[in-house]
Amino acid sequence: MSAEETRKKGFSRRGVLTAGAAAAAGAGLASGFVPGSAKPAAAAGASKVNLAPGELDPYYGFWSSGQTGEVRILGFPSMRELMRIPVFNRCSATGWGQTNESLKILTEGLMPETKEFLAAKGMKTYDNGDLHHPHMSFTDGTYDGRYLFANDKANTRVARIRCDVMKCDKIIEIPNAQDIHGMRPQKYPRTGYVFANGEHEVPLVNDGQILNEPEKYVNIFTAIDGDEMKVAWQVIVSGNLDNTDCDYQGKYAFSTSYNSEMGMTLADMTEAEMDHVVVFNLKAIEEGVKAGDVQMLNGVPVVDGRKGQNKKYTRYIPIPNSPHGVNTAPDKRHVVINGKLSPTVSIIDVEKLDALFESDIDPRSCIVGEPELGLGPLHTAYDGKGNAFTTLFLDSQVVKWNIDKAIRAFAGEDVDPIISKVDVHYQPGHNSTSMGETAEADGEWLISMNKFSKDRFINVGPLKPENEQLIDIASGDEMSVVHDGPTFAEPHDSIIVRSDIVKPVNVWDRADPVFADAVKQAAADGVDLESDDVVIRDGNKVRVYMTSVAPQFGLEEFTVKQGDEVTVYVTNLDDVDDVTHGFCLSNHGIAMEVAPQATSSVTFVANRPGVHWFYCQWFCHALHMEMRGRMFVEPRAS
Ligand code: RUQ
Ligand code: CUA
Repeated sequence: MSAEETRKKGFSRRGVLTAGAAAAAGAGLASGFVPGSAKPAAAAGASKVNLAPGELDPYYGFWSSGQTGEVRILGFPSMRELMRIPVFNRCSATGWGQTNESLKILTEGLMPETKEFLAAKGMKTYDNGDLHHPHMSFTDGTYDGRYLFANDKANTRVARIRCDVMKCDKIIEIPNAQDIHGMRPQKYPRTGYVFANGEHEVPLVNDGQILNEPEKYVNIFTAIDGDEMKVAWQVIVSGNLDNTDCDYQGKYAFSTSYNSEMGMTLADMTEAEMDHVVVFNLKAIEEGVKAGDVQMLNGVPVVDGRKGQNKKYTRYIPIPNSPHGVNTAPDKRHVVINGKLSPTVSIIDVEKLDALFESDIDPRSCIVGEPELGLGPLHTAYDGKGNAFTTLFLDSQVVKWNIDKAIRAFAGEDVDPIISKVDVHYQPGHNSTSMGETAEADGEWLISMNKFSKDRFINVGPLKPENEQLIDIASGDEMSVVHDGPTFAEPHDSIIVRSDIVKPVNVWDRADPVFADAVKQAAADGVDLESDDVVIRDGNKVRVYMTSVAPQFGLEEFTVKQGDEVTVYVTNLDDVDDVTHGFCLSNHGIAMEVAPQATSSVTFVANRPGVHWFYCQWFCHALHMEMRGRMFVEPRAS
């Protein structure tokens, strides 16, 4: 089938899908979950989903949230949302984006020109983000429970979340690139690098000298040092970059390009029959950087890996029309490139890559399988038993297929790699299996992250939730949908991590580096954060230090003058699990969370004379309502 035919057929299928589940089932597609249908396999899976009150989940799910800009933690497979971790967004509950501690993280990694640009708008940092891909740090091919990393497509950033406290601790802006999309941590020997794809091509020095001259645009692949959260190096590439993954050997990384044409319009971008996946040779790039074969741009060494430039750094493997997801299999050998506009996926054998870089053989010789799976393959997940699960966006299905059989079919054997298909509701993008992107893939669960929910839930107006469907893959060849999980905008991607790997603390350590600035300022003021409740005046700067123990703040009143720059430090002395206090200052737009043993601070100008109550906004005690106090603002003498 030509790409054009695929496209036509694909888009016409949408008409079928809008008619809903009944129509899809009526069209004779593989049977999925139909309300009221009692499938024994579904029942078996369902019993594992419905945890009794108090029962704990065997997995953590880490969910992205797309344009909401946060990461969410789900208990899995119960699909109960447990927590939201603010990252690129502004959070009203926790004060993320307002407290001094969070503002430091949100601003220190921005480029000087970005800070200037934002300052002109009266902003310290962006307050939106588009977080697509949350992935955990690896050691020796599996999750190690240290960090989560996540991209911001909207404002070209990469963030790190500490898994001990489940808070973001670093955010960096990626120079020279525009819009970080695909992002994956290095699997072996450890993370190590975090690979990040610039999606949208721009002039390399994007200062307005070059505008509508697309032939001068480039794209940038970035390797970040995940320990330091600094850019290690970048590679200039031809074509744009979509998704990325890497091998289990620590030798190669891969990025798909949906626009190898470097087109600027939809028609141009989808014109070529073949696009490509770029293979990055990590050792060769490191050697090139060391040898100085770079240009320094915004303080970062950049090597030239454009097509036909430096074949030691990159190779371009042709892949049918507009590939999207890249997923490395837990067999540590095969990498699946998902065709999107092509009904195929392409299987790369990583053992053939050394030869590709050593000689000028046909790059397609690394492709060992290219099964036709259905319409709109976007992402693939694995069960660790040799099988793969690919989402079919246009077909609204997940297809289970066997990697070995696909390779044998490609070699000419008469075998069908497709094992089964299941309908999902509707239009799936990413999918994830339990531990599926690690060498410890366990084949228990699959989640299909569907972009459309349509008629699946009671109507909430024109904006609908997404629908994440839980699929039992442990009960035989047939997959069964056992749960619908509606979510607000828009989890793109998720990972499912065995719960024994993640070990968060219950209360903060007073020595945590996130409090270091507060501790330092308190020491300079001769204040002990853990015992003193005191107001320090320093010119027109006022620092208010108070402790909190349920149900009381250490200060029940304090006085400042109109126009003072006031910083309030609240230290929560409670060290009991789950006794979080808050500090909300009425009519000042100020609120923050203060978790057990934490210090949080916020700075504002007291420009409203009068009496202003502050109160605890996290329910902490039977006398929580009484946990309040007054700020007196004396009017400026006129
Ligand atoms: S992408 S729906 Cu932003 Cu991860 Cu494929
Ligand atoms: Cu402290 Cu509510």
